[in-house]
Amino acid sequence: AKKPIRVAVTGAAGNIGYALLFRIASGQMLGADQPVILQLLEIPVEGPQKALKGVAMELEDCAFPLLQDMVLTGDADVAFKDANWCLLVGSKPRGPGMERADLLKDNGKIFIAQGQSIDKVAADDARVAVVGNPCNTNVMIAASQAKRLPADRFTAMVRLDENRGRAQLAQKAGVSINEVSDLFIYGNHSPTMFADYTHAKIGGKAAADVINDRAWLENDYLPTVGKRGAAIIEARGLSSAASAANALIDHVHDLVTPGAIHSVAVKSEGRYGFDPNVWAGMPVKTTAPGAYEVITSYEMDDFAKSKIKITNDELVSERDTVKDMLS
Ligand code: NAX
Repeated sequence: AKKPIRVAVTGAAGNIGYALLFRIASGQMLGADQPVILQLLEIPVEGPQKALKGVAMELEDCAFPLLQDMVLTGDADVAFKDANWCLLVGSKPRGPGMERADLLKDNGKIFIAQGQSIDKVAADDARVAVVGNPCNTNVMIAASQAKRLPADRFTAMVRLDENRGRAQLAQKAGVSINEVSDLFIYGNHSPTMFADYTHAKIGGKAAADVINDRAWLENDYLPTVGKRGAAIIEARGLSSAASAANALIDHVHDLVTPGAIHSVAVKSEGRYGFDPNVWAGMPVKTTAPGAYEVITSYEMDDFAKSKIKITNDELVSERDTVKDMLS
């Protein structure tokens, strides 16, 4: 039997947590023959801890054969102890009248503490995936605390945006989702992201030729993908949870599946014209379980470059806002 993989999840009693944990425990993230131990972190106050207990009771009631053990805690050092994957979902939502700068700084504090804890206690092969918003800046803050773990272990999630972008192209072209490929997300997980339809393919042909409506692509498609999160909140009265959990399952699954090509926010190192020190969405190819290389071969036209500049500028300004928090 395989050795269990320890998966730490923060914000485990939240909305995304509720849609995520059952899928991890059933084997959809790491494989149908891979035992897991869930190490679940919630803020150390009564309400969330009690809710976490309830979620754990339901996990027990599923009798998942792969779920070997669970740890429920309010202490980051316990949650991340020997963890192989650290899924950082929990963060503070933006309150009424709260400025974006305050949101960045409040959440920054969480990711300083969690970055330090992961670097101190997680497994040597630990990998980190940040979902909690603003996820690109939060992952940068967490990674800046790490002295032991290299920066390429820290990723943030833009996979929900990729999945949304593929679905919208398939719908417009009237084809099945499987026909849409090579659609990657560049930059920030925010409305400035660039869903690069210029290299996307539908049925193996250039998506822009198949759709043949540049105005729709520029003026409808991009804003629809970029603002989809807000549209879900408007319709549902709650933010995306099941689709976000699904995207995180895809993000990690593809990072442990050699050959998978997918959008991940990684430290840019200057690729595609991004500032070298921001975490930006871009295409990566998984080379070995947990290891990836950035695909750098896409040539951007002037339109794509102008879109990348906008989202890069936003990432740089987020970094400036939290610069005192970077270690
Ligand atoms: P919820 O508010 O339902 O759940 C968050 C949970 O995190 C709460 O239970 C809270 O108690 C807990 N928490 C807060 N601070 C914590 C800390 N320091 N340590 C441990 N737990 C902590 O939010 P949910 O809908 O689950 O969303 C979670 C995060 O995902 C939000 O920041 C949200 O903005 C972000 N999202 C990111 C997406 C992406 O594509 N990257 C898409 C979906 C989602 O909007």
